[in-house]
Amino acid sequence: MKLRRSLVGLVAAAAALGAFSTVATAQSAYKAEYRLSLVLGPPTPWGQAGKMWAELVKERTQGRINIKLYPGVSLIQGDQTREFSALRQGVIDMAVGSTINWSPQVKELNLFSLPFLMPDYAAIDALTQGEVGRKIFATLDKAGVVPLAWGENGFRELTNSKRAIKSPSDLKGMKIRVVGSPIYSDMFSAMGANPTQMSWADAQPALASGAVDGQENPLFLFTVLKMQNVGQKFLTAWGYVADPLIFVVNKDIWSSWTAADQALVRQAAVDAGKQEIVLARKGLVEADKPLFKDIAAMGVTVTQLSPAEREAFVLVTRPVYEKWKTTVGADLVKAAEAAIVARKK
Ligand code: X2X
Repeated sequence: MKLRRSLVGLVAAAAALGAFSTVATAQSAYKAEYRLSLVLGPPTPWGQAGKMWAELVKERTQGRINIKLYPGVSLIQGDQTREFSALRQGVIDMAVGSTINWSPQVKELNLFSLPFLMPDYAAIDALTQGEVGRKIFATLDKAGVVPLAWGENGFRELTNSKRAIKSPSDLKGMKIRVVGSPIYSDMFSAMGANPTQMSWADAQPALASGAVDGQENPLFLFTVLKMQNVGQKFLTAWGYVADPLIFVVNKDIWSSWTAADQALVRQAAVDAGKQEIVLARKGLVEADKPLFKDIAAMGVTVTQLSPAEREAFVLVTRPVYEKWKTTVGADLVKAAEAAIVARKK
């Protein structure tokens, strides 16, 4: 009898201890701070995406989840092409990242870099907000991160310090800084330019010193950095590729959160992404595209290509499109082309 009672007591004590330790692990599993990686900081829409996400998460989780921004991909010493691996390994907890920077590890993400695939904003939306977007999220999930929402870096336009570019021959021999996916080297080589791949951290001094003649990036970056002051006097609006952003969380971090907190973090990413896309398109979706006027007012020669001029660039980069179609996956490219044809304009 006595033995039995003490046994019961022991079991109860063990159960209580078990319950206590479960609560303790659930709480201690939350870190004091989560590290969010970004290439560009808060003066840009991209940086705002991170800032809005962090603020919404803090507010909605009542401070249980605190996110600190690390712009300039500073957790990986500025080497943006290593961001995806670092995320997977847990060096980075979460990120708002570019499809370009992650495409060396996730080859399907090169879809958005296929030259002249997306003719307008409706085409970007047709991909990210539809079946293609869901397929890409499934691929990212398999690749080892938790994808939550889309944002936007934007259409990438060409600037340089030498001359107005209206045709591929104007690009001949020009030294152009390109991003980390080899498809960019292929495209600029096909156009007759001399592409040189470097991180954004290295690109800025290279532009300032004249080590490179030109670069391509969304236009808000031109105005934020006042690129006319580093000699970028010519701009060609050609919209050859557009770069979406993706909000993701490391898998271990994700599974350390309660289901309720996961839902809050996911919804906050969706809400921040929607707001950020509006910011990224500001000045470019209005009928008179005021951003081009602002840039022209800075003394920059703005070249808008006619449909025929644009077609010359499409033609010369077509072999690159065909080559990379296989790398991206012919089925995914086909689905993307069909979604774009069927888009609501
Ligand atoms: O490096 C670039 O050009 C940038 C900032 O646009 C990206 O990170 C893709």
